[in-house]
Amino acid sequence: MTPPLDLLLRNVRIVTGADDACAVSPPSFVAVARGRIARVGTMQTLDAGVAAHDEIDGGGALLTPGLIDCHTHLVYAGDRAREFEQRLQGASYEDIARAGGGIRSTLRLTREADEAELLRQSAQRLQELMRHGVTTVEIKSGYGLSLEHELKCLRVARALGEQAAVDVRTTLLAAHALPPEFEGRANDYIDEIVDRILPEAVRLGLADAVDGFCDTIGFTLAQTRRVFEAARALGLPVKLHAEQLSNQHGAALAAQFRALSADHLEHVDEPGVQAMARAGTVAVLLPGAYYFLRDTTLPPVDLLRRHGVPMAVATDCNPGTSPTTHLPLMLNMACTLFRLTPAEALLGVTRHAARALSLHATHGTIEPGKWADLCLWDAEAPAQLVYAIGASPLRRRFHHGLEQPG
Ligand code: DI6
Ligand code: FE
Repeated sequence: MTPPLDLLLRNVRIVTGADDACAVSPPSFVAVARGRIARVGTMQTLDAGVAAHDEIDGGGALLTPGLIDCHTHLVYAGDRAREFEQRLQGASYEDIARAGGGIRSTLRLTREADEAELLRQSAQRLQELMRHGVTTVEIKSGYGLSLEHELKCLRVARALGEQAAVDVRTTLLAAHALPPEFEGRANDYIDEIVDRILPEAVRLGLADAVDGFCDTIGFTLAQTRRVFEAARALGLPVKLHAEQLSNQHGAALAAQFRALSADHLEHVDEPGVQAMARAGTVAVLLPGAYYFLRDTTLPPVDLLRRHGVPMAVATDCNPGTSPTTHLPLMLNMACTLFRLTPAEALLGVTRHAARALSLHATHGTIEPGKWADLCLWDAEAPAQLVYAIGASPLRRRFHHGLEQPG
């Protein structure tokens, strides 16, 4: 027996995200039962007798999958506006990091904040993301950098998912930076991650994946490998901040571990891209960080395209290099700065972002069986979602079939 319909969205033009061109359908309908998409079809194929608990006439507006932000550092305290000023006066991001600022300054504030305060500050950012159409978000730890504080950050991430109408995937990023108590002893900190932090996060069910920062101001390839081996032994998928500031061959390592994604990639080379293609590793492009750091090395989008590596786009929401909660703005930047097409950009925050989180069986496209996570926009074509700088033409947002106030 077919279950009764909770929601019938009529007269919408759908970009399902299932085809690479992001074609716009003729006027169509989406029927939702138990939070999932039950049927999709053109208005001509809609039986006159179909009834649902809620019915909405979309007036011909554009319907897309709910947006997926597959790379954020949403849980942190304070901000880094002072460092922004220092950088405007000529200091580099690496200079500030080496002088004990950067990630470490956010570390201090995040450790000082209790769980309720951290939740309050992070929830504000999450609300902003949702206001711009996000229905699924990945949230990393990485500003606690000790057993106690990494677990605190992951608990906050889980709590955010429980209190807001959004799906949250958590990622343990203990290998984000070296905490001051391990100064000069990076390998000991890796031991701490591998022996204590990671197993405890897994035991408590707080981490869905494991990430690292492999770079000159982060961790070496060998240290990253140790973290990946530990993750694999515990059954967790990995991903990596790779080739952001220099080429450390992190993307190839990530691919060896069948990483879900390798992220940033400004300095990746062709062997790295080929390895990602073979492993099915998604390239997560982060134009907000590129812009904010006034980077000049573009990620090799043509190379990624040529090798058929799926590209996702995310905010990288973090206080140091990408203080933004505006995913549609990242679509604009991905096209303007990185030369993605509007269709590629949109797939980057829907189907490909779902793959980067291993959620592609249930999220990321408008197809029967998937969660009814949907955005209705005041737009007629995907290009309109992308081209206006900082606009947010979101009209309505649905999470698991329920409309959420904006
Ligand atoms: N790369 C980044 O862009 C962020 N983390 C990372 O590994 C920056 C984090 C910060 O500066 O606070
Ligand atoms: Fe990041």
